[in-house]
This record gives sequence, C-alpha cells and structure tokens, in this order.
Amino acid sequence: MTIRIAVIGAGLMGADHAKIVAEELPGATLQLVCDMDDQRARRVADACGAFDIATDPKGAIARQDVDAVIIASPDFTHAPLSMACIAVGKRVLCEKPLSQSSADCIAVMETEQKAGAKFVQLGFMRRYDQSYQEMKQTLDDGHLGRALMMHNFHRNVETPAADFTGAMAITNSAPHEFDVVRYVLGTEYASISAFQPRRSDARVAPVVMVLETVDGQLVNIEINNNAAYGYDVRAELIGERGAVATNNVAYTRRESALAQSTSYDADWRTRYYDAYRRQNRDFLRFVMTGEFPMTASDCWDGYCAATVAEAGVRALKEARRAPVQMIAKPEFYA
Ligand code: ISE
Repeated sequence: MTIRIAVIGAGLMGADHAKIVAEELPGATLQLVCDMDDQRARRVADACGAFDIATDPKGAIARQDVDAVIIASPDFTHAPLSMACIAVGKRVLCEKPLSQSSADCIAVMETEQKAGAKFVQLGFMRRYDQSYQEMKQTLDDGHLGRALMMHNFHRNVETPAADFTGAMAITNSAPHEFDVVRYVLGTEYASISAFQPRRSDARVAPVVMVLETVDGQLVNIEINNNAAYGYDVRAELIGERGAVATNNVAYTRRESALAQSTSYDADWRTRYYDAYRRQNRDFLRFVMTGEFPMTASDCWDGYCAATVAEAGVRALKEARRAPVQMIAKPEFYA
C-alpha cells in the first residue's frame, strides 16, 4: 500500500518535505504540492516528480486521492489547516508552531478530542536529533543524577525578514527550545523572564530567556537570529553528578595557514537533516498504523510551546518575570 501525501506550502520547508517524501520515504508517494502561487507549486512539483499541483489548501486536503498531509505553509495557517485535516479524518504532519496563539491550540485540541483519535503530529524535529536523544537517554539512565540546569544557544546566520523582532524570536525560533527542553527534562515551565542586549545597528538583538521549571530547575535560552557566523545550536544539561552537552557534527576538519577549522551549517535543513528524515518516517508509520509515535510532539506539546511563548513575549515587553499558566492536561494527551 502506498500512502499518497499532499504537501501544503512550497516555500523553504515545503520544498524540503516534498523532496523527502519523493526520494526518501519508501511507502509514500508525493501526490500533490499545493501553494497559493501556482508557479511555485509547479516548480517544486516538477523538481520532485509530484503527480499534481493545487492552489486551494482545503480542497487539496479533501481530495480523494490524498491519504495524508504535510503542512508547511505560513504559521497562521497551521491551526485551521490541521483542523481541516481532522475534519476529513486525515493524519497530518504540521510544521511548528501549531499556532502562535494558545487559544487556537486549544481549539485544535478540542477538535481532535471530538474526533476521538490523534491526527496531528507536530514538526518539532529536534526530538529526533541524535544529540538530544543521547542527552535524554543519559539523564534517564541516571548518569547525571537530578537535573539542575540546561543552557541552550540558538544562533541563525541572519533573520529571514528585515522586520523580524525580539517577540518573533520568541514565537518563531524559541519554540524549538521550549519543546526540546520539556522533552529532555520531562517537566513543564513555571515562569519566564526575557532580556535583550543593545546592538549597534537596527537588526534584531539576541533574546536571552531564563525559565524556571515546576520542578525547580533553571533553563536559559539564547536566541540570536543575527549571529552572522553560522547556524549554531547547542545545549548543555547539568545534573548533580555530571553534565552532558550536544556536539555540532562536522564531517571534515581543515588545516591551513597555521590554523585548524571546521564549518558551520548555513541553516537547520542540513544541521537537522537526519532528524527531519526520522521524523517523516515516523509520520508515515503513524499514518499506516494509527499509532501516535512515542518521540513526536502532539497538539498538547504545541499548546505548551505557544503558552510559554506568549508568556515570554509578555515578559520581554513588560520587563518582568511572567508566570506560565497552562490549562490542565486533558486525559486524552496523557
Ligand atoms: C526557524 O524559524 C525554524 O523554524 C527552524 O526550524 C529553526 O531551526 C530556526 O533556527 C528557526 O529560526
């Protein structure tokens, strides 16, 4: 049986997902690529050998020849399109964030609960990265003792848009950190504070956040969307008896002019190359079996990330520590 997948959105991530489905997902075929811009849909469809293109996402989701969906359209479409997938009973891998609004995430959770089964897998692909998996395993195996702190750096070469703001760093980039830290530590956040140093130019300055977990651990997160030198994501977990840090993988090392050097990735698509592929393979298994993958994020995780981000934006704006207040976790997501 072949699962026919529609990719909604033919931008950077949509093109990447289309390529993975077409070339590296045995058991799946790229049925169609949908984008409001038909030329863009056509370019990606042709490059990947998709069967068809479409410009109306809801129509594409409902098509009889589509079994499952990957949503990689702009952030504000994620929640409504996920609900459209649930409405027609199709499983969906939705790029992060589920929504930037926690209220919208609650609406998706309610729709999913009414449908009586999980339909939405969320694209927090860091959970599939070998370095975070080993970090979590090291903690779970008891090698570190009780976890005390986690330090996280998230550096991009430059912002995708010139009008990117500190708040956007929190709602767009930081959710990866919020999610993967929750995943590794197995806890929730109690509060968040956020600060920004002053840059010498008009570009968005780094955002530095300090979070406290409900278990009394401290987490700091630096989001530097204009780090200039490379895509550099690092994490260190410190326990009472040891520490573990992620390494950046460099396949080669250069020696020249009395110096040794390795290269950085330009962005997340190469840094998390394997993670995306593992994630998408798990999604295909989910579609085939109906069993939600152990590692993946669900709508509850999307809600948690959105709630922390909302509190973070408030903390930054009001220059004070903001409590993270979440609804009780529905039994359905336990
Ligand atoms: C960006 O918004 C993403 O979605 C990527 O997955 C992430 O790795 C990147 O650093 C973010 O800025």
